Amino acid sequence: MMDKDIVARTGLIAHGRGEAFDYFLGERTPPEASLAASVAAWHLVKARNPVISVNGNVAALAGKEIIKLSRAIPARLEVNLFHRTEARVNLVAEFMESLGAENVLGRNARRRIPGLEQPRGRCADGIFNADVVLVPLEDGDRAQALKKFGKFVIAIDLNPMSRTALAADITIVDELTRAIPILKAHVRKAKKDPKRYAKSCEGFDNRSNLLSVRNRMAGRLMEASR
Ligand code: PTJ
Repeated sequence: MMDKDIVARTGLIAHGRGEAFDYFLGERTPPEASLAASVAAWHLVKARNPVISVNGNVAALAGKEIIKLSRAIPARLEVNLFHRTEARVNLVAEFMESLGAENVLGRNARRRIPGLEQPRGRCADGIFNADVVLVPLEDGDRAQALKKFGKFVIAIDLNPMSRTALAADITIVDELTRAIPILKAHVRKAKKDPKRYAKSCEGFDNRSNLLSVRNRMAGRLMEASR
């Protein structure tokens, strides 16, 4: 995927950073991530214009599952790259289309996310008009800029201390390929039983959920050193 320029060079470094945190989780979905995913599902289902932001890593790791999730919600897919060139946007969009995605946004993006310099700040109508944006593996500057722009941000990030994790309204601290099917299952359940989901979302606090997952990681680290 890196040879084809779908994954950026730094995408491999980002992946390695993620793996390091995944060892602290024991490469398993922690209860905090399941909770965050259930709350996130509810917000995605009740959103007016939900959008899933797709970058090179996301397409390469979980392209098919992301498409299934987008259909289940339903949400638009927008290719939005940190290392943005029109050529890479096309490559990632074409790759998603080869997996079955339809109406992928992101090419010839004419909008801007305020506060981000060109070309990182460019986006298409999907993200620009979205009320809820799911950002798997997002860069911190952009997550913060999306928040400032008034979006409800749902992040998937293995690092519970990243600026993205801290900026988001809901952070699912889990590995992307584990998190997406869990999120999709919650989306289906939330559509069937909206009242229960609305109730279970009450009182969710992202900061304390992140603190709990950090404690879990620290606990595992201490156990391993005994
Ligand atoms: O394709 P592009 O040009 O949009 O570039 C994408 C990357 C990922 C390179 C870019 O957005 C970037 O540099 O992101 P960061 O700032 O490295 O943030 C990525 C975050 O995702 C880090 O906090 C990682 O720990 C986390 N992460 C990495 N791999 C996974 C992950 N989280 C969940 N699942 C993973 N597999």
